[in-house]
Amino acid sequence: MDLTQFEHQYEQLARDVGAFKRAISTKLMYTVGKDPVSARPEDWLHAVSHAVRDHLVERWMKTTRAQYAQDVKRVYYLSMEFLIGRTFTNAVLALELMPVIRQALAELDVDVDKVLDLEPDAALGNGGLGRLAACFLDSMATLGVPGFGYGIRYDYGMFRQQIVDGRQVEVPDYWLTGGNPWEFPRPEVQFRVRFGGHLEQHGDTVRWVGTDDVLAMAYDTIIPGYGTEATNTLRLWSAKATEEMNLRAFNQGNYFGAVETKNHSENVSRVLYPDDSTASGRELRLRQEYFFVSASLQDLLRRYLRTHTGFEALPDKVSVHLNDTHPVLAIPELMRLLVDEHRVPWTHAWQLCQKVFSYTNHTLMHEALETWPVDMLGRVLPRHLRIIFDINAHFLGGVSQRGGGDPDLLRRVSLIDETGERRVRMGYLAVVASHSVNGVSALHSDLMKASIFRDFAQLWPERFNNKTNGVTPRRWLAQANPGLAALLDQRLGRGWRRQLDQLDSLRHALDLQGFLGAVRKVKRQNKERLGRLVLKQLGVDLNPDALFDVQVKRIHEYKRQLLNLLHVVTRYQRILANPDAQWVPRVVVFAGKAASAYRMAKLVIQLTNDIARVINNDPRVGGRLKVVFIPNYSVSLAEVIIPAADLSEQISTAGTEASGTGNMKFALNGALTIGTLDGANVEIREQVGDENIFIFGHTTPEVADIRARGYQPRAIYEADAELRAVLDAIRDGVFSPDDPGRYQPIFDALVNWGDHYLLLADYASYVATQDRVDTLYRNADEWTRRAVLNIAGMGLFSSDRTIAEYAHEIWHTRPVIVPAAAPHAG
Ligand code: T68
Repeated sequence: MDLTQFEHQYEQLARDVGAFKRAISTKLMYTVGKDPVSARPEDWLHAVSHAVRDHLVERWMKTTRAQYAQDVKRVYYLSMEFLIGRTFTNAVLALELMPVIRQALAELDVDVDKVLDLEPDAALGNGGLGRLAACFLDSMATLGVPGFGYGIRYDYGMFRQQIVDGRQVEVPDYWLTGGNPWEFPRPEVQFRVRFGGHLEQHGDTVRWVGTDDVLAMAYDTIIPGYGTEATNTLRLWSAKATEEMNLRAFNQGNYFGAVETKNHSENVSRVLYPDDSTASGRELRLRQEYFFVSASLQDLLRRYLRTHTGFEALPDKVSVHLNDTHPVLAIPELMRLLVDEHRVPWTHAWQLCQKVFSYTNHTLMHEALETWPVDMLGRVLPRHLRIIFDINAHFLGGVSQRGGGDPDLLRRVSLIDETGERRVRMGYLAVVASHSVNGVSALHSDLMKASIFRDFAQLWPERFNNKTNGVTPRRWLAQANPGLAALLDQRLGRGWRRQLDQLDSLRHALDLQGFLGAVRKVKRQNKERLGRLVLKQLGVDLNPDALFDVQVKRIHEYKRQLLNLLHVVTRYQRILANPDAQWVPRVVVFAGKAASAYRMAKLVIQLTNDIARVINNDPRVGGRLKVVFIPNYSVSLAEVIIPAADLSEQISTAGTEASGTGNMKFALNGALTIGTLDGANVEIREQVGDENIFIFGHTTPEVADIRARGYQPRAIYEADAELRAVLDAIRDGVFSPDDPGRYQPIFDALVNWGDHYLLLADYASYVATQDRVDTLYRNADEWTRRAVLNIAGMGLFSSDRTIAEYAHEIWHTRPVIVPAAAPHAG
């Protein structure tokens, strides 16, 4: 760069910084209403957020205008959960304004990092499913796919987890306390959502009358694309009481009654169900599902009808994607809107449905598959129950016409499960009404066809497909790991943010002087950053030269945090037995929330904390092993933990984890995986090579085989002295001297009650593999070389690739073309 060019850039930066300083000060005074002399850090956060948001608005309007002008096909991504995390840094990176903002705030005498740390996470999701939806929004905007996210604006997101005496305590997450500078309330966009009532038949038309209604009001958030002017919208619905409801009670002089009814009807968007693995079966959950689906469909039909007459073109202009079965009531709702309100004949309406809907399955676990009691559905949504019955009659009629000579088939595929209390099978309804059904990893998609949807995969093989999950490299590398991002920029240029497969050429950098050293240095800095957080929160001092062994995710038996603990205790006992050996120092990090009613998962959290306390305070261990459970796992905590990991624990029982996405984030940040051949681990192994991943344990067919032959965990316990010592220590209260019987249920679950997730069957293989991990870690160069090969292999796991596949193969939508910006005036 010659001097004049440099001077020019410098002048531009100075101009931009000056403009931002003015913008921030203006926002502070006129939007936040604060004097700079008395403004708190929160006020500055709001001021700077508003200043940044302004820069997105222009792009947003331009994109919306372009979408209308080009009459593009829009994708509506319906999801009960969007686990967004923080927005500020993401928006600033998308606008490539970080240096400007930092400088502007510094010149205003504001501590940037302190201010950024005040932003609450938007935690409107439980785990992988909700975070996937957030990564997808980012990728849709980046690729210019005209997409809308539709969901619920919960007043209370995922609970905050506190650890009190080693136990999880749930605290409500009222994330909107300080106001949300990123959302645009749209009081003019409200739809009536109806509940209850009854049906009246008039000839061949059905009227649904006598309902209790709630209003759904829209709140919009801009989703910026990276390296493009294109943006998208996340529209979340909040419940508001209808006016006549208040008035009726009020006129009767019942002021309290009026307020009570209002509160009751507004409860529908009050709180996120904090359970990621069991269908709740509660009426409020059913009402939530219908609430957001009904508002979203009314909204998208209205948008469609603004520029079209008749519904002929609907499938060319609208795709509705169902993120798991939670939004499946969209199917009978679209039928109702078309047939009852727009007088479209049933057969035509049904054809439209099948072209419009597509569905993603995220779990094979029986207890997570949603079914609703026919009684409840009939009470809350009588019209929808009738429509589902009609769909079922048509569907079963078609199946019996095809014949096939399987007398049991109709009973098996019916949308109504008639065994015991009659229930509607929401997954089956999704399959019957969609033109595409996908799983989220190659293994999971295969298992889905062989298990829960077996009969359907035989009826309609062409409907089933795989879309392996991905993660956005913007948040999970550029934002979370600025050190590594800078290193990649030096080596590869900045293009990897949009073309993640460019990471592949890191393979050629392996021998470059200093590259491995630089990668190792960044990892160490990230470990120090996590170390500071742990010291501050837990008072535990971590050695950044130790191997950081990390398992962060929801606490669930199938994910086998307990298997990890069995290894930790094994290592502890080995250190005590052999104190003079050369141990590779380890820090074992856990984080994750348990569903509030999940007793076993909560006991595992308590055991983790008990084990951590005993080991960390045992002077004989001498710092060679440390265990920490970091409370309140969240997106923003993940952004600190994942870049600091050397070893990524992905150890679910083969056949249980649909995909996993944490596994991808860790490898992308240069951790090596220890894992089973489950979910996307299988494809990660294919990409990084078998030598660069630690695979252990039984495979899916072996798991089935062990169970079929009558699994005997007690026999394993009795035969393996080291395992026995570990389990006995847990049972006998070594980690709970104040309450020696505390962990008897864990011992029983594993040894006496069948060990459903086969921890004992995989234990020996797991511990032996952990030994191989130690051996490799002693060779720092070789370890780093393999870490780089992991990064290099992650190109496939960008959610941009996943979204491009959805767009081409399922939605058949094309990118909007947004005219390039005039260079921004600052
Ligand atoms: C996860 N599912 C899968 N469910 O477990 C994970 N469930 O393997 C996969 O990578 C991820 O989805 C994305 O495909 C979930 O996270 C839930 O959170 C959930 C929430 C409510 C009800 C049921």
